[in-house]
Parts: sequence; C-alpha cells; structure tokens
Amino acid sequence: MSKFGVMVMGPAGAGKSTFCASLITHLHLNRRSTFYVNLDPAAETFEHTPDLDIRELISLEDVMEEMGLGPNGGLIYCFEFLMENLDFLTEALDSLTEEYLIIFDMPGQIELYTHIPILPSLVRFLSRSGALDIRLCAAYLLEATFVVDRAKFFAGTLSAMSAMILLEIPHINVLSKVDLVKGQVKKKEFKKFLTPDSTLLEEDPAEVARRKAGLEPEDEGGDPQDKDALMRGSSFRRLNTAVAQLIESFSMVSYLKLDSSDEDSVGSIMSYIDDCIQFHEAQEPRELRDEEYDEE
Ligand SMILES: Nc1nc2c(ncn2[C@@H]2O[C@H](COP(=O)(O)OP(=O)(O)O)[C@@H](O)[C@H]2O)c(=O)[nH]1
Ligand SMILES: [Mg+2]
Repeated sequence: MSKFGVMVMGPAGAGKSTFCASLITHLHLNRRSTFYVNLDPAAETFEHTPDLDIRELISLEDVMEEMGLGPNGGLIYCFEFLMENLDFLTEALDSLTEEYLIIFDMPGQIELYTHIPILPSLVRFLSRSGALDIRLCAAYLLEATFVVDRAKFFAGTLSAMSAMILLEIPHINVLSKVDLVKGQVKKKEFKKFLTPDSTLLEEDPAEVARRKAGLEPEDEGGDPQDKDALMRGSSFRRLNTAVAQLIESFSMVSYLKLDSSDEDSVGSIMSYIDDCIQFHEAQEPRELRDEEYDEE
C-alpha cells in the first residue's frame, strides 16, 4: 500500500504556507483526508494546526541561541537533526492509508534546494519502497511579481530547476500570487513567462528602451561594491543571458498559475498534483455512506 504526498517548496514568502492552507481547505471540501506536516522550524502561525510539527522536535530559536548560529546555519542544523531522528516522521506517518494526502510545508532557505544534499536524502527516505513508501510530488512556488524584474525571474527559475534536478521526483512549478500582477502585466505578456525562454531578456522593456536610446551597457572597472553599477554592467547581462539560455536548453521548466484565494485555481493545481502521484488510480472503490446517497 502506497502513501501519497506533496512537498511544497520555494523561497521565503513565496506563499507556501498559504497554499498549504488553501489546499487543505479545498481537499476537506471535497471530502478528502489530509495530513499536514510542518517542516519549517521558524514558522510562527498556521491557518490549520499541523498534524506533525518539526518544532516539537527542534526549534530554530533554540538552535540559534544555543549553537550561536544564524537563521540559515540554524535551519541546516535543524534538518541534520531531523535526519538523525527520522523516527519522528516514521512514527507519525507509518499508519496513514492511501486515502490521505500528506502535505509537507517546507522552509524557504534557498540553499536547501540548490546545493545541500539533505533534501534528496529526506526524499529518498520518505519514498523508499518497503518503508514509508510515499509517492511524492514537489510543488515549487515562485512569486509571480518576479516577472517584473526579469533577471530576478530567471534567478528564481534557476532555483526551481536546481530543485527539480536535485530531487528527482515528479515536479510542478507554480507562479504564486498571480492576483498581484493582474493590473501590472498584460495577459499576453504574462503568458510568455509560463514557458520561459531567453527571448524574454531581449524583449525586456528596460532593455528595449536602452537600445532605443543607443545606450551601451556600462563596462566594468568601477567600484565592485557599487551594487547598482554592477547590475547595469555588461557582465551581469551576459550572466543573465547564459542562465536564460541554460534554462531554455533544458526546456524542463514551465509554470502553472496560482491564486491561493481562488478555489478554482487551487483545485486546478491539485489536479496536476493528483496526476503526478497517480492518486486516483490507487484508490480502492469505496461504498457511499447513506448521507452521500442523499446528496447525489
Ligand atoms: N495577494 C496574495 N498574497 C498571497 C498569496 N499567497 C500568499 N500571500 C501572502 O504572502 C505572504 C507570505 O505567505 P506565506 O504563505 O507565509 O509564505 P511562505 O513563506 O512561502 O510560507 C503572506 O503575507 C500571504 O498572505 C496569494 O495568492 N495572493
Ligand atoms: Mg511558510
């Protein structure tokens, strides 16, 4: 018997916890069972109380205080501690049936998704057959407002791709908070970001304006501490182009749109997740209860 789960990932503030809450509300409305696991040791408040909370095992605040670590080092310590105490997860998750969707609400520290092997180990542990055997899918959230700054958008997309390659599980990318860009970016323009390629950089309005004005990118040689000058420089632009071309050549990253306050939007992402983990294929046919007959 398999179990099913989704790992909600992405940078801090991308809307992960809000999406988890909307997902839980949506699933409950559709009479589905959820098991909500908070793995963010720095989380503070929740709309739905987690069924399992890493803060019962270890708190980031204690780690930072006792070990003298900053928030990023502290987070890594918490995850290493979790990996040494995997019973904490096994004991809570082992008895769940295939009817449940296990929702993992992840922290936002970006190093977790890019170059540290802790998450791949955790994913292997959760999905190993014969053990917990969770069929997992990753949902990587990036804020839609990033599309306003294309260099930032490609940097975010690179982190999404990095997580995708690192974790080797079915993966969907999501542009969250689309409601925030509705008035700002035209629909047709926004659509281009859903399957990003390097032409987005060439068509950047700031870039087009610069070309029209006959301005060349500034050459380096100025003060390396001057961040603004660095971001206008030609090497910064060459780096962005190379990143965009790399992403394009993998042609693996495309985005779904999400507005967590919109039930249909949440439902649509949920059906992608179900497809990824083949949730419906694994469900036992169940008999309708009397009250459900009445409603049909
Ligand atoms: N406008 C808008 N704001 C959102 C949406 N999702 C999340 N937020 C806000 O973004 C902020 C960060 O959300 P949170 O879920 O805590 O992000 P996390 O750090 O990724 O878990 C909060 O103030 C949320 O209210 C959305 O779909 N639309
Ligand atoms: Mg959160």
